[in-house]
Amino acid sequence: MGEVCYIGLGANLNDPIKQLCTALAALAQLPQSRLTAVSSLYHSKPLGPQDQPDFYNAVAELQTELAPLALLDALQAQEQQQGRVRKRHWGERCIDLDILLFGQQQHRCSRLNLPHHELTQRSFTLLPLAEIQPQLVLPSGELLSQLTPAFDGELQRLQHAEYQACCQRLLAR
Ligand code: A4P
Ligand code: MG
Repeated sequence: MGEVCYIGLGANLNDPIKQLCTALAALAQLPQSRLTAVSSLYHSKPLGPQDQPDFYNAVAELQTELAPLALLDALQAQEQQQGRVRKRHWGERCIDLDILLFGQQQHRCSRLNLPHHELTQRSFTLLPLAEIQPQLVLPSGELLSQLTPAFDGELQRLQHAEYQACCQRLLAR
């Protein structure tokens, strides 16, 4: 059904692990879509301004028949719903939902870059993605498994009972 997409989730404000669970539950409810996999929870130092809390990150796999911009609209509506306030570039946020990949589509417009322009530069997108889809080939032809070793050790994978229970519940539906 539709395209396989990967959504990057990030949060560092207002009970960030709970924010990630709320966003994952919203992804599971998207129309014409199915949540098919979720990575572990990861903890990392902020990229960008250092005077902000550490981040929690995850990646979700979604099968969707929505068009890319319709999916972006839905993600931005969910960010608003969770009370996201845009303070500064690469700054603190209660939830950030980025489309990392939308099938093999390559797309450039003022609202949407596919793949996400920073996908291959960031441990907190690449490592959770590799956890759920280690064989992935990017639209550029690069193998994900050849990109990840450069980031080993940058990210801490967490065991968090509440987060794991939330993912299991959502994937069992
Ligand atoms: N946009 C373009 N392409 C996409 C896409 N593929 N997915 C546009 C989502 N949005 C996309 O994003 C700005 C605009 O990007 C959107 O309006 C959309 O039309 P934003 O999230 O509103 O703004 P921003 O967060 O200030 O900028 P940016 O560049 O999106 O920030 P990032 O890249 O999201 O980085 N450190 C750690 N450890 N973990 C993190 O998760 N996140 C950030 C934010 C900084 N440091 C971090 C983390
Ligand atoms: Mg964003």
